[in-house]
Amino acid sequence: MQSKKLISLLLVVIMAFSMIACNQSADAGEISSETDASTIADASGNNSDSSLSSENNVFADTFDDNTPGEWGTYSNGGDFELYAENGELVIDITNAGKLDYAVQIFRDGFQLNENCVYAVSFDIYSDIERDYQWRFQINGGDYHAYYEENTTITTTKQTVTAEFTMSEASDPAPRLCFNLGFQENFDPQTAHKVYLDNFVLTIKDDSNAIAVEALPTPISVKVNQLGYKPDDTKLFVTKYVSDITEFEILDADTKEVVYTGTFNSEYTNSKSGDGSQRTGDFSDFTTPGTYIINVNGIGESYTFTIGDNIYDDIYKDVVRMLYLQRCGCDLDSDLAGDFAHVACHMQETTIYGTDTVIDVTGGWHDAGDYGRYVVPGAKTVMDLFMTYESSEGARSDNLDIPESGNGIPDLLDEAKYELDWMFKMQAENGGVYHKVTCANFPETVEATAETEPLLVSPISATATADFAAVMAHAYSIYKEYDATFAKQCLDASKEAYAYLLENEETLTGFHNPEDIVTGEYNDATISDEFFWASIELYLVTKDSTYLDKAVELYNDKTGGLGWAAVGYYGMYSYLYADESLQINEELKTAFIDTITSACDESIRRAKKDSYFVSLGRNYPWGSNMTVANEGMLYYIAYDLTGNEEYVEYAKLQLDYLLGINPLGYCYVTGYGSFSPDHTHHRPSQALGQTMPGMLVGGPNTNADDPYARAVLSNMVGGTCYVDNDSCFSTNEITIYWNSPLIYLLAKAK
Ligand code: 9MR
Ligand code: ZN
Repeated sequence: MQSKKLISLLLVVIMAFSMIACNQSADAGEISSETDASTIADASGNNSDSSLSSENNVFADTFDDNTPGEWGTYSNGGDFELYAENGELVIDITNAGKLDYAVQIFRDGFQLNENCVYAVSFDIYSDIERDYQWRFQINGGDYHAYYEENTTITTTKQTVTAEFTMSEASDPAPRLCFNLGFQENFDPQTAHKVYLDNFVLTIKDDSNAIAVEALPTPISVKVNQLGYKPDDTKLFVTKYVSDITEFEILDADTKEVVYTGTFNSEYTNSKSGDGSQRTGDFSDFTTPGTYIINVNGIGESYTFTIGDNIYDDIYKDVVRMLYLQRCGCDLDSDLAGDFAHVACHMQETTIYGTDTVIDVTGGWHDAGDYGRYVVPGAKTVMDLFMTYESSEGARSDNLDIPESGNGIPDLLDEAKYELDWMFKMQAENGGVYHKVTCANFPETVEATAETEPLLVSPISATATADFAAVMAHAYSIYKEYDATFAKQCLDASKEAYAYLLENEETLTGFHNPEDIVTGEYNDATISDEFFWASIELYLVTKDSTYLDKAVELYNDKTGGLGWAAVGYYGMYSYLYADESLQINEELKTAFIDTITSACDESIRRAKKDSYFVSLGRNYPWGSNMTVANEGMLYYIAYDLTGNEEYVEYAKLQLDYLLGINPLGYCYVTGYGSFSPDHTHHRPSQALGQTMPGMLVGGPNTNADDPYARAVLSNMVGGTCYVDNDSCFSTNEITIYWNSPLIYLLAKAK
């Protein structure tokens, strides 16, 4: 089939910014056209249907190898197992739960093309007669169906056939689901099995099919889209063409050439599969204004500004994002604008596995979901503290949060909002509960609409140690503003620490209880959190037994400014403390050594990279945080050594985040000419408007979600990113991705 081949070819190219978001208003199921038809026939004996091996098949699953193959499960309160036996897929249900999707089996890994006519066929039967639903749906956002049938399974095998036309924009990563949970016509507690076989999806008519939209082609001339301060080092990156030797800067309005520069002969082969790249330097051009870089034969950059205040607005919004993530308080429209809402997550909250109801209202929503987690919260707060301590410009009290103007720097007011919540997460024995979430991630709804019961997950060692660390540090910060609050922080820290000491022998990483599926933030290495807490408590109490413990816990792997590895926080605090407290010279030398060698190694790699980052080909989930964290560490190394190269590379990390990267994105929403607009962020999705000032996770080479697997499989390194709200492993946002950016912006400001 000619056109089928054409489609397959075209499908190698992938989708653009917003096709799904544009279609979100479509009603569920609306897609099935008038001519769509479905039939059910008794299926006796072997299915000899030739469609099982047709060249037009999108896929045909026969389960003949007695494995579920590509089929997976999702549960929301149901209890079941999925396996294959006797060449059939078996859904072995013990409890059908309370929702139709409480028992769900699904299949990803195919695509549906607009205007293409599809035929479906499968065999199904069950131990009991019962209703069920099967559907092709969007795999994210509002999960609406492209095609759906609600019908009955009988105890005799039926062959179900259906035909439908995909009338929405082509979807490179839809999901096929069988919802086998609750239905009115049977008792959900009835144990029974459902058997599925010979599922075939076929292209019936692709003559009008429209291929999945291609990913946007990255711009060739990449600048920091926010701009450069007059005295900054000003670099940009462009495609390398050997006989092009010059570039020019144009006034963005008049298009007049205001500067001509020359490239040097150097270039690098990009590790992100986007060819050879070179750097242009226009540091000596300092005139304020708005410009474009033009490289004849290659193209123009987005506009950028040279000026003193280029980071003021973005800084404010990146901080205010934390305010907009606040939970459990009214967000008034004078400050929150369209993101205003009344207090959310005020429902009854119980400690998992008990009947004990506690008040844990407050804190920040972690990310695109509404969970509140102590571990990433602690990282975020510590980043705010470090920003406050390291940058004069971070003392502002006018960032438009509710506490602005109260005489206390807004960063500290914002951090206190989280600390006030963290107190509530501490159990009477001093241990700290890991998180508070519903059992499952919510649908794409606004915060006030997540009304399922809230559960406090068990105490974890990492939450307790992070809590002890950040609370001790808080004492030193707040004592000049609010002695009572500071004392409360210190007392809570000591109690958490005592819990760690008492339970030292049994401390392990956190794992989700069986029926809680929200973010795990699992981290089996606790020594770095414990180390950090020990350092912080030593610094504020001057009690050297804490320092002895830190020495005992410190090893050559201690490091990190993440949510999992946190060792550098402890080192930072020790090295920035009053010299009279740095009583262990050996330790001080070891810390300086560890930090500077880590930076040297990472800068060595960054120098070989076309975009000045150290990641090579491996971009983890949240790689933009890794980049921002490295920038922080470079600034610390600079403070310790005075070596200017560290500052230069720290700023380059910011340049990367704001536009000098393989895809040419400014990765902060609402800023720059080309930035994410379809983030996996429920408040933005529910409102249909992207919250400004959010740093997205960015490229992730591990394809950690179905959408990424569908559209990014041919991508390399820093190109593994797509601005789509289904692609949560590249396009979500979090409080702890924003916080190191706050630090970098405060430094650059
Ligand atoms: O940021 C986290 C990333 O480092 C992990 O690889 C990933 C999978 O465990 O989880 C990320 O954190 C998510 C959290 O579990 C739940 N809220 C959203 C977070 C961002 O995706
Ligand atoms: Zn909330």
